Amino acid sequence: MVRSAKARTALSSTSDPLRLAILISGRGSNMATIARECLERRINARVAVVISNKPGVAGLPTAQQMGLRTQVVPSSGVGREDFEKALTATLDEHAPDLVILAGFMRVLTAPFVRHYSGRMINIHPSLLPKYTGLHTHQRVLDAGDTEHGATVHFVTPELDGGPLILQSRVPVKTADSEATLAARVQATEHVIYPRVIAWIADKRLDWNGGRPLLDGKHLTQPVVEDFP
Ligand code: NHR
Ligand code: GAR
Repeated sequence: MVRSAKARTALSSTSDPLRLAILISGRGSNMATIARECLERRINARVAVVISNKPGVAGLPTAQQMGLRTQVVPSSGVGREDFEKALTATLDEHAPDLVILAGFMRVLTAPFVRHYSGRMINIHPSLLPKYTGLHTHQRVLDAGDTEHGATVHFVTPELDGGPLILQSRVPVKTADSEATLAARVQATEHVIYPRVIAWIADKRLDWNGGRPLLDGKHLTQPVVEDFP
């Protein structure tokens, strides 16, 4: 179907679609959700490339089945500097406007992060600034917390320390295991991550030199959305 310019304006912004590079290390459910939103024109963006640092992960065939380009830039047994040099070269081929970490499990060095300053976002499975790093769901259970969630943030050199954008908040239930809690949080990630990308694609959200602006207002705290 060819849509008229007028109809397209009604659905999304008139600006060129944002070019996305999505970095994964595993299942790729966030990647697939974001890609679907782009393919179905609910986000004014195109997935230019999906890059995994691990060969053989489930996210790669998922991406290919959706018609996306995939690349593997292996990190195993490669020093951080050489890995990031290869990753930069692959990213540069696709000239992304925005780099999206979606279950990407390799810590990135400061020079790499600075190169994509204001153009790289991550989703982290906790209510940041609580529980940076790994194994967040088990740590939440061990601490006896009554709430948990996920956070979308701009990536800065400090691990999980960049400006916070949007959080999903869920209850922790008494019968929860790590698996049930992770599943509850991950379902919310598929709502909040595409929303932030749409904000950026629609130019509602801007990095503004590290003091993010949403609809012209400074984000001193993340926007929080509650989920059951
Ligand atoms: N890099 C920087 N500079 N800043 C951030 O905020 C980053 C980042 C790289 C990845 C994702 C992050 C998360 O959401 C992320 C944010 C990996 C580790 C880790 O310890 C920690 C946090 C995140 C991703 N990785 C180990 C490493 O040595 C490897 C672990 C493994 O392979 O299983 O790189 O949680
Ligand atoms: C997501 O829950 C994401 O928040 C988390 O890994 C999962 C990836 O799922 N990210 C991290 O833990 C980063 N260290 P997915 O591959 O199905 O999108």
